Amino acid sequence: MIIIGERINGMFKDIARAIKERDPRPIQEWARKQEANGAHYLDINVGPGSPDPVGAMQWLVEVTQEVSELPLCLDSTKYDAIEAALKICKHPAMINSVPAVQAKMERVFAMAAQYNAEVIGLAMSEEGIPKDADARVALAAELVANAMAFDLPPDRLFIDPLVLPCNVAQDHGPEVLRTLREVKLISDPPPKTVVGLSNVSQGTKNRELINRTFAVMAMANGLDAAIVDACDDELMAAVATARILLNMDIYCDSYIDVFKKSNRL
Ligand code: THG
Repeated sequence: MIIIGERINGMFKDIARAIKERDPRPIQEWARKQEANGAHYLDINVGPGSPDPVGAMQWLVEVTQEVSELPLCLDSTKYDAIEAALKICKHPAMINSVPAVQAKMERVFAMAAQYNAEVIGLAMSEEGIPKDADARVALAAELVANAMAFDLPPDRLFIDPLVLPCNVAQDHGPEVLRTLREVKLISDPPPKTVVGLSNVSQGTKNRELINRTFAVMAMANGLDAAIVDACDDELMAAVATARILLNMDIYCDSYIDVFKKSNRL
């Protein structure tokens, strides 16, 4: 499974302060820690209510790239901020994200073609997030068709069924899992899938247990990638174990240590 580290996000107080004061230390510390713990990409999000999302995004990308060679997952609804970041990314990036809204798909898929980026497509439209898997899959099919029209192959598109907190949207859980299975039938090759895992436990007690339980359930339903707390060792161990049990990796006695060292979680 592709691990996208969630921690460089202005939603967290230490990151919001670092952005405001242009203090690179917390950003670079989290970049190093997430990479050391097995992240394959780093999510970069300036957070809600930034007065200058373009400048903040550029600065985050610059200071992150000073200490890490990992590809970046550029997380913003402001496409000017994403474009400014794409211009300075050292490695092909992932654009996070675009909903199934025509004008937005056209802008984002054109940018993806220009900068050789991957794209996260959200199973939502102007009307919001549907509950039923069928409606989520229909939006995913729109995203796949539009991506193909811009020559983005389906396997460079990650469909995000959109995970909601289980304490307010418990009935969405099984629909998300069914969406993960059914989007694999849309095209050949199929699109990849991704979720924002920590959403599932927002506002709940026992967050880590809910996160790691949902992670292995989603993996058993074909999940390819997840935006996660890569510094949660129990989560990373559960992911490594699920990979063994799904026959995605070869078993050995000390597999968790081995996978950590070889960065194959
Ligand atoms: N899909 C896509 N991108 C996403 C999400 C998604 N990006 C953002 C988010 N969801 C994934 N990242 C996070 C990061 C943090 C939290 C949840 C998801 C989180 N934060 C604490 C909270 O809200 O309680 C903040 C705690 C603190 O302030 O210390 O849970 O779904 N494509």
